[in-house]
Amino acid sequence: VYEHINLMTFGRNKTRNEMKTLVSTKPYCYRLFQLHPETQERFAKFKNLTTIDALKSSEEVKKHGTTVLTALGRILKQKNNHEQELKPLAESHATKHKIPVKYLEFICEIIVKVIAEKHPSDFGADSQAAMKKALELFRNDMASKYKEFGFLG
Ligand code: HE6
Repeated sequence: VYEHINLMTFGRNKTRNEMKTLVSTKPYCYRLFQLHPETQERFAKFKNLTTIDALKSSEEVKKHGTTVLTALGRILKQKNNHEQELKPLAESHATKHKIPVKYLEFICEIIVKVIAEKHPSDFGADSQAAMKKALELFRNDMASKYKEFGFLG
């Protein structure tokens, strides 16, 4: 995802390591669980993490954050030709995890917010708008795929 953000929204080059720091994955999950506790309930493996400190220090949460952002990054890189990448993700989230579109909206909002908070001078209004738009397209397509799998989200 950091490569995509670098290419599509920052408009200037940063090294891979700089981008990794910039889009460090840890804050997204715990922020999601903190703001929207109902999302955490979907994860059997995170049931034991009942405090913010436990969430913040969990290696498992960090690992999952990386899994999610890596998947999202691969999708965004397709620049909307993402049918192949999106389908299995929509299928698992519709039929197995049953994650409403609203929850996808929550995490997308948090991703934009966290980057903007941490790096205000690098991620201004235009960048935020571009990122929001890309994530909106992702969500819309997830929603239509959800319907194909019989989940109304
Ligand atoms: Fe989820 N997820 N997810 N997810 N996910 C994922 C990619 C989940 C997501 C939003 C996932 C979720 C609940 C996601 C999940 C497992 C999301 C991958 C690649 C995997 C995996 O392979 O393990 C977005 C935007 C992307 C790109 C909730 C809630 C939200 C908002 C699981 C319960 C659960 C699971 O494995 O149990």
